[in-house]
Amino acid sequence: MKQTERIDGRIIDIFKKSKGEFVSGQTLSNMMKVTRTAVWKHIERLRREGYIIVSTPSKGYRLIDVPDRLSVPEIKRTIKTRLIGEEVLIFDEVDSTNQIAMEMGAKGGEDGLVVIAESQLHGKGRLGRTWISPKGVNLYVSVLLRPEFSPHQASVLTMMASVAAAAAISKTTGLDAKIKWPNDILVEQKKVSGILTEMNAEEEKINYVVIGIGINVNMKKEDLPGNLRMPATSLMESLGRRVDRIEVLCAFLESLDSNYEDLKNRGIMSIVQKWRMLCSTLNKRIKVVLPGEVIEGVAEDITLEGGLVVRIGEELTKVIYAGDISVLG
Ligand code: BT5
Repeated sequence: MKQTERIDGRIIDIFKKSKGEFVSGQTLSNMMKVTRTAVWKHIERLRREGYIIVSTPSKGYRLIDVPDRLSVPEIKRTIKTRLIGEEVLIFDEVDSTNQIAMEMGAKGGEDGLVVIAESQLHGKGRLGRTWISPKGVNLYVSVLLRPEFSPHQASVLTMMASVAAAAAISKTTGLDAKIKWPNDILVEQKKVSGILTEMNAEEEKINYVVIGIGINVNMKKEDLPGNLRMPATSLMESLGRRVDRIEVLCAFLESLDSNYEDLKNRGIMSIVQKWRMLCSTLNKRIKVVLPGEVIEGVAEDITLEGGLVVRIGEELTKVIYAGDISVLG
């Protein structure tokens, strides 16, 4: 990163930490070790990028608003990760970020590559379903990974992404985000995010995996159709104010990065334990709809392969690996 961009990034950091208070030109100049004229030039640059910064001669500068546009420099200056996001690609409109990331995987794309779009024409859900992806308000992100474990362990990656998403939402908004098995993130029992993991593998070896996540950030209630599988919300609807997409995105990628490190160094249990803590499905009575069969029981635990252990009788449990569940209360 260039020196100018680094200083821009640090100025924005200081503004964000000052939580809307004025920061004097002198403070910025001392902290950046540049002249006050240089500070002014950086502020002008940021204004041209869409930052709304007011200034008064006596008090200094105050950040009023950030541009609501996903950009590589903005992400690079915010994100603190080791592997994930080393390379970031941002598109205005794509069919599906997962599709692009899978194509990049086939072409030898790097471990940790992140593909983002402002909108998707054919956002994919599980089982051929559609992910509604309006422009400029939400996050549609796919991460390419090349983990060195076998395909039957792949569902831990969806668990890892769920943990990262719930943690990032709670950290940036204070909302109580919970995981619903297998791939939903809920706020106030409404779906705010979904994850779709796709992979290219041989019998014993994963070639590459793509973790795709959609997070409803600033979407309005009216833009969510009423006929969804389950009630849905966005962070803005639940919080009552607009949310900075970059903050949520970077918190998610950072959490994913550190959980991926944990997974590689400490094994699957490190993820499973966190998943259990964040899951709202366990110990609840649930209904599971399987092809040709509907079962009811209590969701007891998760297996290391991501299967949900359902107790259906005193002596009888069943492990389900795919399907949709509803919580009976
Ligand atoms: C999912 O599927 O929840 C996985 C969604 C993954 C989307 C991301 S976006 C980036 C990446 N690129 C892609 O192409 N996909 C991934 P599933 O559990 O099958 O849920 C899909 C169902 O949720 C739909 O059938 C709708 O009922 C509902 N739905 C669709 N869009 C929604 C939205 N924006 N918010 C809440 N619910 C939605």
